[in-house]
Amino acid sequence: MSEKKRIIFHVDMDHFFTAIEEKKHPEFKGKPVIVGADPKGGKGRGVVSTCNYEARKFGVRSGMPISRAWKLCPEAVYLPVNYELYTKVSSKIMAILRKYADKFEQWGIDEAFLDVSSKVKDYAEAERLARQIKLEIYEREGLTCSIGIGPNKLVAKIASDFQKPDGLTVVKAEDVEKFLSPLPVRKLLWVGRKTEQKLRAMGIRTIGDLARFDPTVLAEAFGVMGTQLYLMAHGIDRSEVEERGEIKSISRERTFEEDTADFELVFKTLEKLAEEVHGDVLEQNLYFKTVTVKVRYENFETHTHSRTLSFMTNRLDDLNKTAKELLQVYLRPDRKIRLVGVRVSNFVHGERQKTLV
Ligand code: TTP
Ligand code: MG
Repeated sequence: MSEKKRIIFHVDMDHFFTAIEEKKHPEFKGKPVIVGADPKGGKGRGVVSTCNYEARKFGVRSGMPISRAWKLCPEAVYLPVNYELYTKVSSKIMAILRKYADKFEQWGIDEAFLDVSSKVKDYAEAERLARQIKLEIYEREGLTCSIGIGPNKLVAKIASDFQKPDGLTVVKAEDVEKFLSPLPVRKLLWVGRKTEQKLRAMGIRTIGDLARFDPTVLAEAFGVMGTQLYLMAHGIDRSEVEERGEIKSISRERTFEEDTADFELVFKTLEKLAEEVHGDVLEQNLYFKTVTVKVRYENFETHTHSRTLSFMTNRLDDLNKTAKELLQVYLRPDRKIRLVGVRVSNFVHGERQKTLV
Protein backbone atom coordinates (compact mmCIF):
# COMPACT_ATOMS: atom_id res chain seq x y z
CA MET A 1 0.00 0.00 0.00
CA SER A 2 1.37 3.42 -0.87
CA GLU A 3 1.89 5.96 1.84
CA LYS A 4 -1.30 7.79 2.68
CA LYS A 5 -1.45 11.35 1.35
CA ARG A 6 -1.75 13.80 4.18
CA ILE A 7 -2.83 17.44 4.34
CA ILE A 8 -1.29 19.37 7.21
CA PHE A 9 -1.89 22.94 8.42
CA HIS A 10 0.52 25.04 10.42
CA VAL A 11 -1.12 28.01 12.11
CA ASP A 12 1.00 30.84 13.55
CA MET A 13 -0.61 33.84 15.23
CA ASP A 14 0.64 37.21 14.00
CA HIS A 15 2.81 39.24 16.42
CA PHE A 16 0.94 37.43 19.16
CA PHE A 17 1.66 39.36 22.39
CA THR A 18 1.40 42.80 20.77
CA ALA A 19 -1.72 41.83 18.80
CA ILE A 20 -3.43 40.98 22.10
CA GLU A 21 -2.31 44.29 23.59
CA GLU A 22 -3.61 46.20 20.56
CA LYS A 23 -6.96 44.53 20.89
CA LYS A 24 -7.11 45.53 24.55
CA HIS A 25 -5.96 49.09 23.81
CA PRO A 26 -7.39 50.16 20.43
CA GLU A 27 -5.62 53.50 20.85
CA PHE A 28 -2.29 51.74 20.08
CA LYS A 29 -3.45 50.68 16.61
CA GLY A 30 -1.12 52.01 13.90
CA LYS A 31 1.67 52.80 16.38
CA PRO A 32 4.82 50.76 16.91
CA VAL A 33 4.22 48.57 19.99
CA ILE A 34 6.90 46.58 21.83
CA VAL A 35 6.28 44.02 24.59
CA GLY A 36 9.23 43.11 26.78
CA ALA A 37 11.50 44.46 29.49
CA ASP A 38 11.23 48.03 30.75
CA PRO A 39 13.43 50.16 28.43
CA LYS A 40 14.17 52.71 31.19
CA GLY A 41 14.99 55.44 28.73
CA GLY A 42 17.53 53.25 26.95
CA LYS A 43 19.14 51.87 30.12
CA GLY A 44 16.89 48.81 30.49
CA ARG A 45 18.66 45.45 30.44
CA GLY A 46 16.17 42.80 29.39
CA VAL A 47 15.00 41.87 25.89
CA VAL A 48 12.15 42.41 23.45
CA SER A 49 9.60 39.56 23.68
CA THR A 50 7.88 40.65 20.51
CA CYS A 51 6.85 43.74 18.61
CA ASN A 52 4.17 44.59 16.07
CA TYR A 53 4.84 45.00 12.35
CA GLU A 54 5.01 48.82 12.65
CA ALA A 55 7.93 48.41 15.09
CA ARG A 56 9.55 45.82 12.81
CA LYS A 57 9.80 48.54 10.14
CA PHE A 58 12.31 50.25 12.46
CA GLY A 59 14.37 47.05 12.66
CA VAL A 60 13.10 45.95 16.10
CA ARG A 61 12.98 42.15 16.55
CA SER A 62 12.15 39.49 19.18
CA GLY A 63 15.06 38.66 21.45
CA MET A 64 16.85 41.96 20.80
CA PRO A 65 18.17 43.86 23.87
CA ILE A 66 15.50 46.37 24.88
CA SER A 67 18.18 49.10 24.93
CA ARG A 68 18.78 48.50 21.23
CA ALA A 69 15.04 48.66 20.51
CA TRP A 70 14.95 52.01 22.32
CA LYS A 71 17.72 53.33 20.07
CA LEU A 72 15.89 52.18 16.96
CA CYS A 73 12.43 53.31 18.01
CA PRO A 74 12.14 55.47 21.14
CA GLU A 75 8.66 56.63 20.15
CA ALA A 76 7.16 53.11 20.38
CA VAL A 77 4.62 52.11 23.02
CA TYR A 78 6.56 49.89 25.48
CA LEU A 79 4.58 47.36 27.52
CA PRO A 80 5.52 44.74 30.12
CA VAL A 81 4.85 41.06 29.41
CA ASN A 82 1.41 39.98 30.64
CA TYR A 83 1.83 36.18 30.52
CA GLU A 84 -1.41 35.55 32.32
CA LEU A 85 -3.44 37.28 29.64
CA TYR A 86 -1.50 35.77 26.72
CA THR A 87 -1.83 32.25 28.12
CA LYS A 88 -5.59 32.69 28.46
CA VAL A 89 -5.95 33.91 24.88
CA SER A 90 -3.68 31.10 23.70
CA SER A 91 -5.97 28.49 25.30
CA LYS A 92 -9.00 29.97 23.55
CA ILE A 93 -7.26 29.96 20.17
CA MET A 94 -6.11 26.36 20.67
CA ALA A 95 -9.66 25.29 21.56
CA ILE A 96 -10.92 26.80 18.29
CA LEU A 97 -8.20 25.12 16.23
CA ARG A 98 -8.47 21.73 17.89
CA LYS A 99 -12.01 21.13 16.73
CA TYR A 100 -11.02 21.42 13.05
CA ALA A 101 -8.36 18.70 13.22
CA ASP A 102 -8.17 14.90 13.15
CA LYS A 103 -4.91 15.25 15.01
CA PHE A 104 -3.76 18.37 16.78
CA GLU A 105 -0.41 19.52 18.15
CA GLN A 106 0.17 22.80 19.94
CA TRP A 107 3.61 24.21 19.26
CA GLY A 108 4.69 26.96 21.63
CA ILE A 109 2.24 29.56 22.84
CA ASP A 110 0.90 30.71 19.47
CA GLU A 111 1.45 27.96 16.90
CA ALA A 112 -0.19 24.63 16.10
CA PHE A 113 -0.13 21.80 13.59
CA LEU A 114 -3.42 20.30 12.39
CA ASP A 115 -3.72 17.08 10.44
CA VAL A 116 -6.93 17.58 8.43
CA SER A 117 -6.46 14.65 6.03
CA SER A 118 -9.87 13.11 6.63
CA LYS A 119 -11.69 16.47 6.81
CA VAL A 120 -10.88 17.63 3.27
CA LYS A 121 -10.59 15.76 -0.01
CA ASP A 122 -8.14 18.05 -1.82
CA TYR A 123 -6.11 21.26 -1.54
CA ALA A 124 -8.99 23.45 -2.77
CA GLU A 125 -11.14 22.25 0.12
CA ALA A 126 -8.19 22.66 2.45
CA GLU A 127 -7.86 26.28 1.42
CA ARG A 128 -11.54 26.91 2.10
CA LEU A 129 -11.21 25.31 5.52
CA ALA A 130 -8.21 27.50 6.31
CA ARG A 131 -10.17 30.64 5.40
CA GLN A 132 -12.97 29.49 7.69
CA ILE A 133 -10.49 28.99 10.55
CA LYS A 134 -8.97 32.43 10.00
CA LEU A 135 -12.43 33.98 10.00
CA GLU A 136 -13.51 32.23 13.19
CA ILE A 137 -10.35 33.33 15.03
CA TYR A 138 -10.84 36.87 13.81
CA GLU A 139 -14.51 37.02 14.70
CA ARG A 140 -14.13 35.43 18.12
CA GLU A 141 -10.79 36.81 19.29
CA GLY A 142 -10.14 39.78 16.98
CA LEU A 143 -6.73 38.39 16.01
CA THR A 144 -5.14 37.45 12.70
CA CYS A 145 -2.96 34.46 11.96
CA SER A 146 -0.98 33.02 9.08
CA ILE A 147 -1.64 29.50 7.84
CA GLY A 148 0.59 27.24 5.79
CA ILE A 149 -0.83 24.15 4.07
CA GLY A 150 1.31 21.30 2.83
CA PRO A 151 1.75 17.52 2.67
CA ASN A 152 3.73 17.42 5.92
CA LYS A 153 4.69 19.46 9.00
CA LEU A 154 7.95 20.76 7.59
CA VAL A 155 6.39 22.23 4.45
CA ALA A 156 3.34 23.56 6.35
CA LYS A 157 5.60 25.33 8.86
CA ILE A 158 7.73 26.98 6.18
CA ALA A 159 4.57 27.92 4.25
CA SER A 160 2.94 29.68 7.23
CA ASP A 161 5.99 31.92 7.47
CA PHE A 162 5.96 32.68 3.73
CA GLN A 163 3.36 35.46 3.77
CA LYS A 164 2.98 37.17 7.09
CA PRO A 165 0.90 38.74 8.59
CA ASP A 166 -2.60 37.44 7.78
CA GLY A 167 -1.20 35.04 5.18
CA LEU A 168 -2.42 31.83 3.61
CA THR A 169 0.04 29.77 1.58
CA VAL A 170 -0.86 26.48 -0.06
CA VAL A 171 1.93 24.17 -1.23
CA LYS A 172 0.62 21.07 -2.99
CA ALA A 173 2.66 17.89 -2.82
CA GLU A 174 3.73 18.24 -6.46
CA ASP A 175 4.90 21.85 -5.91
CA VAL A 176 7.02 21.26 -2.82
CA GLU A 177 10.48 21.26 -4.41
CA LYS A 178 9.68 24.28 -6.58
CA PHE A 179 8.45 26.16 -3.49
CA LEU A 180 11.41 25.29 -1.28
CA SER A 181 14.18 25.62 -3.85
CA PRO A 182 14.77 29.43 -3.81
CA LEU A 183 14.41 29.81 -0.02
CA PRO A 184 17.51 30.25 2.17
CA VAL A 185 18.60 27.06 4.00
CA ARG A 186 17.90 28.85 7.29
CA LYS A 187 14.20 28.19 6.71
CA LEU A 188 14.75 24.50 7.39
CA LEU A 189 13.80 24.31 11.02
CA TRP A 190 16.95 23.03 12.62
CA VAL A 191 19.48 24.97 10.64
CA GLY A 192 21.11 27.25 13.17
CA ARG A 193 23.73 29.90 12.56
CA LYS A 194 26.69 27.50 12.73
CA THR A 195 25.22 24.96 10.31
CA GLU A 196 24.26 27.79 8.01
CA GLN A 197 27.85 29.08 7.97
CA LYS A 198 29.24 25.64 7.33
CA LEU A 199 26.81 25.09 4.46
CA ARG A 200 27.68 28.49 3.04
CA ALA A 201 31.37 27.56 3.05
CA MET A 202 30.40 24.54 0.94
CA GLY A 203 28.64 26.86 -1.52
CA ILE A 204 25.14 26.01 -0.29
CA ARG A 205 22.87 29.00 0.24
CA THR A 206 19.41 27.95 -0.82
CA ILE A 207 17.35 24.86 -0.10
CA GLY A 208 17.68 24.08 -3.82
CA ASP A 209 21.51 24.12 -3.55
CA LEU A 210 21.18 21.65 -0.68
CA ALA A 211 18.75 19.40 -2.55
CA ARG A 212 21.20 19.13 -5.48
CA PHE A 213 24.21 18.42 -3.26
CA ASP A 214 25.79 14.98 -2.99
CA PRO A 215 24.10 13.32 0.04
CA THR A 216 27.17 11.23 0.88
CA VAL A 217 29.29 14.39 1.22
CA LEU A 218 26.61 15.91 3.46
CA ALA A 219 26.60 12.78 5.63
CA GLU A 220 30.39 12.99 5.92
CA ALA A 221 30.29 16.66 6.90
CA PHE A 222 27.30 16.59 9.27
CA GLY A 223 26.76 12.94 10.27
CA VAL A 224 23.14 11.92 10.79
CA MET A 225 22.06 15.53 10.49
CA GLY A 226 23.50 15.61 6.96
CA THR A 227 21.08 12.92 5.82
CA GLN A 228 18.26 14.69 7.64
CA LEU A 229 19.12 17.98 5.93
CA TYR A 230 19.14 16.30 2.52
CA LEU A 231 15.69 14.78 3.08
CA MET A 232 14.31 18.08 4.35
CA ALA A 233 15.70 19.93 1.33
CA HIS A 234 13.57 17.59 -0.78
CA GLY A 235 10.57 18.43 1.39
CA ILE A 236 10.42 14.98 2.98
CA ASP A 237 9.13 14.78 6.56
CA ARG A 238 7.25 11.75 7.84
CA SER A 239 6.74 12.95 11.41
CA GLU A 240 3.17 12.74 12.66
CA VAL A 241 1.07 15.50 14.13
CA GLU A 242 1.02 14.42 17.77
CA GLU A 243 -1.24 15.57 20.52
CA ARG A 244 0.86 16.81 23.42
CA GLY A 245 0.15 18.63 26.60
CA GLU A 246 -1.18 22.06 25.71
CA ILE A 247 1.72 23.83 27.32
CA LYS A 248 5.20 22.36 27.23
CA SER A 249 6.83 24.51 29.84
CA ILE A 250 6.31 27.54 32.02
CA SER A 251 9.24 29.78 32.71
CA ARG A 252 10.31 33.13 34.03
CA GLU A 253 13.65 34.83 33.88
CA ARG A 254 15.02 38.14 35.03
CA THR A 255 18.01 40.26 34.08
CA PHE A 256 19.54 42.05 37.07
CA GLU A 257 19.86 45.83 37.11
CA GLU A 258 23.58 45.27 37.57
CA ASP A 259 25.55 42.06 37.21
CA THR A 260 25.79 40.64 40.69
CA ALA A 261 27.65 38.21 42.93
CA ASP A 262 25.23 38.94 45.78
CA PHE A 263 23.95 35.40 46.28
CA GLU A 264 21.20 36.39 48.62
CA LEU A 265 19.79 38.64 45.92
CA VAL A 266 20.09 35.84 43.35
CA PHE A 267 18.29 33.38 45.64
CA LYS A 268 15.56 35.92 46.46
CA THR A 269 15.03 36.62 42.78
CA LEU A 270 14.87 32.92 42.00
CA GLU A 271 12.30 32.50 44.75
CA LYS A 272 10.17 35.28 43.32
CA LEU A 273 10.35 33.78 39.82
CA ALA A 274 9.47 30.35 41.20
CA GLU A 275 6.41 31.88 42.84
CA GLU A 276 5.26 33.33 39.54
CA VAL A 277 5.84 30.06 37.72
CA HIS A 278 3.96 28.24 40.44
CA GLY A 279 1.01 30.64 40.07
CA ASP A 280 0.73 29.69 36.40
CA VAL A 281 1.08 25.99 37.20
CA LEU A 282 -1.91 26.17 39.52
CA GLU A 283 -3.95 28.26 37.13
CA GLN A 284 -3.37 25.79 34.31
CA ASN A 285 -4.15 22.86 36.57
CA LEU A 286 -0.80 21.23 35.83
CA TYR A 287 1.61 18.96 37.63
CA PHE A 288 5.29 19.06 36.69
CA LYS A 289 8.18 16.65 36.98
CA THR A 290 11.15 18.59 35.63
CA VAL A 291 12.70 21.76 37.01
CA THR A 292 15.34 23.73 35.09
CA VAL A 293 17.43 26.63 36.26
CA LYS A 294 19.14 29.02 33.87
CA VAL A 295 22.06 31.29 34.67
CA ARG A 296 23.76 33.83 32.47
CA TYR A 297 27.09 35.22 33.63
CA GLU A 298 28.28 38.75 32.93
CA ASN A 299 30.16 37.56 29.83
CA PHE A 300 26.86 36.15 28.46
CA GLU A 301 27.98 32.57 28.99
CA THR A 302 24.68 30.78 29.64
CA HIS A 303 24.06 27.52 31.48
CA THR A 304 20.97 25.48 32.18
CA HIS A 305 20.71 22.62 34.60
CA SER A 306 17.66 20.36 35.00
CA ARG A 307 16.42 17.75 37.38
CA THR A 308 13.55 15.37 36.85
CA LEU A 309 11.82 14.42 40.06
CA SER A 310 10.61 10.91 40.73
CA PHE A 311 7.09 12.24 41.29
CA MET A 312 4.56 14.65 39.82
CA THR A 313 4.04 17.73 41.89
CA ASN A 314 2.38 21.14 41.89
CA ARG A 315 3.86 22.26 45.21
CA LEU A 316 5.83 25.47 45.53
CA ASP A 317 8.09 23.87 48.13
CA ASP A 318 9.24 21.17 45.71
CA LEU A 319 9.90 23.78 43.05
CA ASN A 320 11.83 26.09 45.38
CA LYS A 321 13.91 23.36 46.94
CA THR A 322 14.88 21.82 43.59
CA ALA A 323 15.58 25.17 41.93
CA LYS A 324 17.83 26.28 44.78
CA GLU A 325 19.81 23.07 44.70
CA LEU A 326 20.27 23.42 40.95
CA LEU A 327 21.34 27.05 41.28
CA GLN A 328 23.91 26.28 43.95
CA VAL A 329 26.54 24.95 41.53
CA TYR A 330 26.55 28.23 39.58
CA LEU A 331 27.20 30.53 42.50
CA ARG A 332 30.88 31.39 42.48
CA PRO A 333 32.35 34.46 44.14
CA ASP A 334 34.53 35.18 41.12
CA ARG A 335 31.65 35.19 38.63
CA LYS A 336 28.98 37.84 38.45
CA ILE A 337 25.52 36.84 37.29
CA ARG A 338 23.56 38.78 34.70
CA LEU A 339 20.37 36.76 34.51
CA VAL A 340 18.63 33.99 36.38
CA GLY A 341 15.61 31.94 35.28
CA VAL A 342 13.51 28.96 36.29
CA ARG A 343 11.38 26.62 34.23
CA VAL A 344 9.07 23.70 34.93
CA SER A 345 8.16 21.15 32.29
CA ASN A 346 7.19 17.51 31.78
CA PHE A 347 3.56 18.21 32.63
CA VAL A 348 0.51 16.16 33.30
CA HIS A 349 -2.86 17.79 33.40
CA GLY A 350 -4.46 17.37 36.81
CA GLU A 351 -8.01 16.24 37.38
CA ARG A 352 -9.94 19.28 38.45
CA GLN A 353 -10.88 18.63 42.01
CA LYS A 354 -14.53 19.31 42.50
CA THR A 355 -15.37 19.23 46.16
CA LEU A 356 -13.00 18.15 48.82
CA VAL A 357 -14.88 17.43 51.97
P1 TTP B 1 6.52 34.08 17.31
O1 TTP B 1 5.39 33.35 16.67
O2 TTP B 1 7.91 33.70 16.95
O3 TTP B 1 6.40 35.64 17.02
P2 TTP B 1 5.13 36.57 16.89
O4 TTP B 1 3.85 35.81 16.99
O5 TTP B 1 5.29 37.68 17.87
O6 TTP B 1 5.32 37.20 15.46
P3 TTP B 1 5.03 36.55 14.04
O7 TTP B 1 3.95 37.40 13.44
O8 TTP B 1 6.33 36.68 13.31
O9 TTP B 1 4.62 35.13 14.27
O10 TTP B 1 6.42 34.00 18.89
C1 TTP B 1 5.18 33.97 19.56
C2 TTP B 1 5.24 34.74 20.85
O11 TTP B 1 6.28 34.20 21.69
C3 TTP B 1 5.56 36.20 20.67
O12 TTP B 1 4.42 37.02 20.45
C4 TTP B 1 6.30 36.55 21.93
C5 TTP B 1 6.93 35.26 22.38
N1 TTP B 1 8.38 35.30 22.10
C6 TTP B 1 9.26 35.71 23.11
O13 TTP B 1 8.83 36.02 24.23
N2 TTP B 1 10.61 35.77 22.84
C7 TTP B 1 11.12 35.45 21.60
O14 TTP B 1 12.35 35.52 21.38
C8 TTP B 1 10.20 35.00 20.58
C9 TTP B 1 10.70 34.64 19.19
C10 TTP B 1 8.85 34.96 20.88
MG1 MG C 1 3.49 34.06 15.87
